[in-house]
Amino acid sequence: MSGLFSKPGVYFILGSQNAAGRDPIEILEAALAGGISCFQLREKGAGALTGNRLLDFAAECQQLCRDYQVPFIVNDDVELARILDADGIHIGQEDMEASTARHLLGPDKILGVSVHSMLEAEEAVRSGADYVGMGPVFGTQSKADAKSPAGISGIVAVKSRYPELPVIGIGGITPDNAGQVWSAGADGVAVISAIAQAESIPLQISRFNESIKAGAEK
Ligand code: FQP
Ligand code: MG
Repeated sequence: MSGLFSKPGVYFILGSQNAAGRDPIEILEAALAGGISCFQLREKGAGALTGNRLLDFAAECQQLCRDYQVPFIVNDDVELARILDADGIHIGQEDMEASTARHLLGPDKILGVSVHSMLEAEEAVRSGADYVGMGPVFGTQSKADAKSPAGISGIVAVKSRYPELPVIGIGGITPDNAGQVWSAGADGVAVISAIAQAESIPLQISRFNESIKAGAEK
């Protein structure tokens, strides 16, 4: 993978349902301008766009990501990722088999897999995952069916077993607790509401970026 997670970064996840009354495109643009390192489109849940409206929205997000040279990853929907020629896909344990997704996408696309344990991490690596999302690290508001916390210790364990595997922490991460996630060895922190609902998105991203430096000093 082309150095995608070669330095720690903020992995922003958004769907129109997370915009809380704002324009999701404006939220994404502010996040890109603020310096996120990866973007995942996660159009899911009540009021999620479908059909052509989803396609148009997704294409607009993808174009913005291109403008900022930030990878555009699609959550769950391999077909949408294929239609758009997205940079990659993120799938979880209840979605398509990771090995099937890898097969459908070919070797060059980014494949991310959600894991909650070492066993799932081992399976993800075997299936050709380029990175894993490990969580929930803390409690989360964004996902009603979140599993019990994998916590900081899960990240430490997976990084000690697979030092080269990019591990992204997810679930309830804020600028105030992100230092713990960096200290655990995470290559990224994935966030939805902490950015989408921030009063000032640029300020919030600079807080996350400050947390990287603080975490590195520990
Ligand atoms: N990690 C990441 C990433 N992105 C995600 N979407 C998830 C974990 C969660 O399938 P999943 O994936 O368990 O639930 P959902 O499809 O509802 O998001 F690391 F990329 F930040
Ligand atoms: Mg999923």
